[in-house]
Amino acid sequence: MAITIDSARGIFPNTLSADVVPALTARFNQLSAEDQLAWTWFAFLEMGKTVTVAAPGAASMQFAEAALNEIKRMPFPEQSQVMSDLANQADTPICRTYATWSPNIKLGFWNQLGEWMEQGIVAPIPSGYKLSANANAVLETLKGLDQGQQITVLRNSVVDMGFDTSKLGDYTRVSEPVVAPKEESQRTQVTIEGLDNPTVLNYMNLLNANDFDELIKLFVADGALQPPFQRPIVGKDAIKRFFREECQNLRLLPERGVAEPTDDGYTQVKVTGKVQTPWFGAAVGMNMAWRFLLNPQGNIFFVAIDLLASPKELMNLVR
Ligand code: ECH
Ligand code: GLY
Ligand code: GLY
Repeated sequence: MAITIDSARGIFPNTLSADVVPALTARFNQLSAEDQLAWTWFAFLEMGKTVTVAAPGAASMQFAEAALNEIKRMPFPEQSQVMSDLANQADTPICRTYATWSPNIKLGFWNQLGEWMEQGIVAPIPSGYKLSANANAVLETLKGLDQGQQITVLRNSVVDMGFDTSKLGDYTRVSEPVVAPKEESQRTQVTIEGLDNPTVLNYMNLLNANDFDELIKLFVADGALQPPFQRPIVGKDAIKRFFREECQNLRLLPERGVAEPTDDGYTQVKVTGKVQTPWFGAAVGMNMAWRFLLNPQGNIFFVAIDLLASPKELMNLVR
């Protein structure tokens, strides 16, 4: 039987991903704009009790600066309107600009607005704002998730705001400058219990080194990468763009893995471990799995990255 991306997506079917995340995101998206903003504020305060966000550098924030300054100069009611518009995915100039930004620029933008809300520079969530019963229930569910799942829900809600990119027509994507790959002397080498597959070890080490030019060479031309809760990204150009736009300064900490041959001389590999995002550093370790399908030459035909349902899943290498 021919191996396709669709069939590859089904390898290691016993992998339990954190389906609570898309479920919660869907419930969040049903809330009114006012509830969404207040909900995110409360969720952010709740998280802030245990972890802090690393503010992005000036280089990445220059792209949001014009919009931020425009908002800063507005009277409170107008600021509130802009924030509601973003949550409502309205068709306004700021919502259109926002839609062109990479996830990290969107997160940095809101992080700045949040600081300004605290300082009284931007309209706060009205004091005494009462969440609807629904919003409260969604917040209670969030509190029950592990931190990696919580920050994924927060990231999703921010990414989905602004005008719908599919309605934008032709536009130029705006993302942070690409950092130089790490110097050879600064690089670290992972070890994975039970696994010595060179392609998989290279994948982890090159991603940790931000060496996307070398990393992409591990893939076959029509290979695919499936980020958590997303459709596969297909083809080297698209995958490379994703690496450059969304994968800088991640820290992959794989722990254990297993490899086995499949049809046609392919090899399927599952690895579990932790991933840290530069936004939270070592404070939040996300429990992740990588499911690779390698061709007979050892190149990556497919890799899925899953956010796991529970820490127990770190031990699950069942085929
Ligand atoms: C305030 C109130 C008004 C409304 C809003 C507000 C601000 C909210 C803010 C939220 C900030 C949230 C943040 C979330 C960051 C989350 C980051 C995550 C990263 C996950 C990355 C992973 C990478 C995995 C991958 C691996 C690979 O091997 C291949 C690539 C890839 C409060 C003002 C909105 C400020 C900062 C979840 C899992 C391992 C797939 C990328
Ligand atoms: N259960 C494997 C997946 O997330 O597709
Ligand atoms: N998607 C990269 C990050 O948030 O760390």
